[in-house]
Amino acid sequence: MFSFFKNTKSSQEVITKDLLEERLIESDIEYDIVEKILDSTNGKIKRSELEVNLLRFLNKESFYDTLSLRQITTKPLIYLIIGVNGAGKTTTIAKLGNIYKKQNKKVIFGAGDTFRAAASSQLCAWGERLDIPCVSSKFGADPSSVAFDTINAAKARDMDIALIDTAGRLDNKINLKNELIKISNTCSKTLNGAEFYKILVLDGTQGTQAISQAKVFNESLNIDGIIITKMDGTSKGGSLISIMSTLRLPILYVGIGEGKDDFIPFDLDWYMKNLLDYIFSQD
Ligand SMILES: Nc1nc2c(ncn2[C@@H]2O[C@H](COP(=O)(O)OP(=O)(O)OP(=O)(O)O)[C@@H](O)[C@H]2O)c(=O)[nH]1
Ligand SMILES: [Mg+2]
Repeated sequence: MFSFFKNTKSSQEVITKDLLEERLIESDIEYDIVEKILDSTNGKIKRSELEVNLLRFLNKESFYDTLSLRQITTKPLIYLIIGVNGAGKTTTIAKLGNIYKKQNKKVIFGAGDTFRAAASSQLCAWGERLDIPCVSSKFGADPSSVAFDTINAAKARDMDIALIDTAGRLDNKINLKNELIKISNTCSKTLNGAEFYKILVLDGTQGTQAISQAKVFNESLNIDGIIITKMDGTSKGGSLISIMSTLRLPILYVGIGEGKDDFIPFDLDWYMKNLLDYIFSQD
């Protein structure tokens, strides 16, 4: 099975236009970008030429280089973590908590997913393993009240960072959107209007579906940055090109497994190498 993270197939330097089209589509690059790449190709293409073409979409040295998380310096610093169910939100919170702990920051978790019965205990179990306190409430409680309690606990306990989990599924999508807007407004009010981060977690194996999710969440919530999970799985990685070029949102980290350390900061050179290894791999 192909893994974006660990491709063991050997690579070729030149491929035909037909194979290029096949591989670009398979790697989940949006078709309008595929068409533009094919338009500038006659017969065969070299790896180095494709790399230049792809980087053109990211407009490196102009907008890509300016894609970074905006600076917020308030204390406590709040991260509201959102995304559809199963994307990897709760695991990602554990991984982020682990990183910040290693930086000697004081971290607290907020178990804001009160919709799924086991969700709070899943996050609080990570908290126990990582020695991070976890604010939770009972199943079915108002998630906004968990956000409120978490922020107030963070203030009272002089925490540096609070990571707040949210539900990925409610009875319907409109309710999910409205609930997330309500939680976000509660965070803002509890912080007396101070800014906080809204981070979207996307499942890397979802391909182009991940882009439409990102658009919907971004329209209603103004996302600050994205974390892509499961890049160790069947992800072909091409959707990240669209996330960067269409949504113009910074990709912060990439999840490469289920453990607390299976997490790396996103790096464009690493990404390009893996994507090109896939496109130019031998059958
Ligand atoms: N292979 C792999 N698995 C991951 C990664 N991140 C999360 N997972 C797994 O994906 C599954 C879902 O992860 P969760 O963190 O529970 O996802 P969630 O978004 O919180 O899901 P809900 O709470 O149901 O909305 C779990 O089995 C995780 O172990 C990753 O980077 N790689
Ligand atoms: Mg969860």
